Amino acid sequence: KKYNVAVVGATGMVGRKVLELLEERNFPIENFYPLASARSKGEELTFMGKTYTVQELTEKSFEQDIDIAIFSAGGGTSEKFSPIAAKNNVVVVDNSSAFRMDPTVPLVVPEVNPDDLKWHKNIIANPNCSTIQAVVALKPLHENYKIKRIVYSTYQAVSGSGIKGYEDLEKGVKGGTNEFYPHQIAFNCLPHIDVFLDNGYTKEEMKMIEETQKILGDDSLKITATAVRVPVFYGHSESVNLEFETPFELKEIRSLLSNSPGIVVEDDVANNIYPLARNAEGKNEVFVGRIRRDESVENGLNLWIVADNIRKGAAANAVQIAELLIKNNLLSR
Ligand code: 2RA
Repeated sequence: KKYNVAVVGATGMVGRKVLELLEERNFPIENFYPLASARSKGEELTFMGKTYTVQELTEKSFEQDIDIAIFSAGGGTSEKFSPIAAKNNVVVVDNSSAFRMDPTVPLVVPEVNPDDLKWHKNIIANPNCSTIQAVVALKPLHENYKIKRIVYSTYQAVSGSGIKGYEDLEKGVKGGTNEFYPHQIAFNCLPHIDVFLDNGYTKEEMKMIEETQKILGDDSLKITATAVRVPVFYGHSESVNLEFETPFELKEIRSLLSNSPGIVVEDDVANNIYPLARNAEGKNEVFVGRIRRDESVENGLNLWIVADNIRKGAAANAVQIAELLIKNNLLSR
């Protein structure tokens, strides 16, 4: 059987990666609908060997015979059009943060909480990139040792902030000035991703805290986070400090992670082997290394977690969700 798929925001950085992944993974597509804002209307793109003209996203877009719509067009577009699509029995996989904390919307990482797809009401939220890569590694650890507390420190690529952030680094390196950030990112580290909230945290940091609890289904998890933008084009890197309820052996941790879905352990410091953003770029896995005990607390562990923020962090996770919807017969048409 083949399916009718729309990609909303098809010409954006994540949208284009979604197309690449749908092709790479041979997604069973009957009809394809590239949708975008009026700005991109009429643009041509090739997909699965055919040329398509980008259609303008309107309320009528979802009266066409569409089974799945993958949205990567910002929160405003999702807020307005996802409910319209859902009403037309299109199942939406939304990359924006618009519905992630909505209790009627499952927030899903296929390797972590696939069963949450069962209760979708035609909108499924794709988590924030920095959350996705973390929970893939944390899931097996939480299941086996019960995590009590998490300290996240992230080192996030500029592609996470879209093409303008990417260009800010490119120009900065060449000596140009494109003050996309409050300060130029080139040769700098900015502890400022998304906007600051009243509690002194950024929205990015609160997303990691709240989304981790929702995806792991455990509001008792104590979590804090510091999210930092670094001069890297692709690939988020994260230092993750964990405190477990129960004791562990490092070799158990290492083999558990190595045998868990979506994870590649790269941990051999004697040979300078540890996850690197530039090695993770272009791959869909989550890379884990620097696995070592935190001797300063009881049952403490440190990890270094790296993944391509546009692939596993967004497009690959969304396409994997769409694959699961088909596999588990969870579409609405
Ligand atoms: C960022 N995680 O990196 C956010 C959104 N993609 O900017």
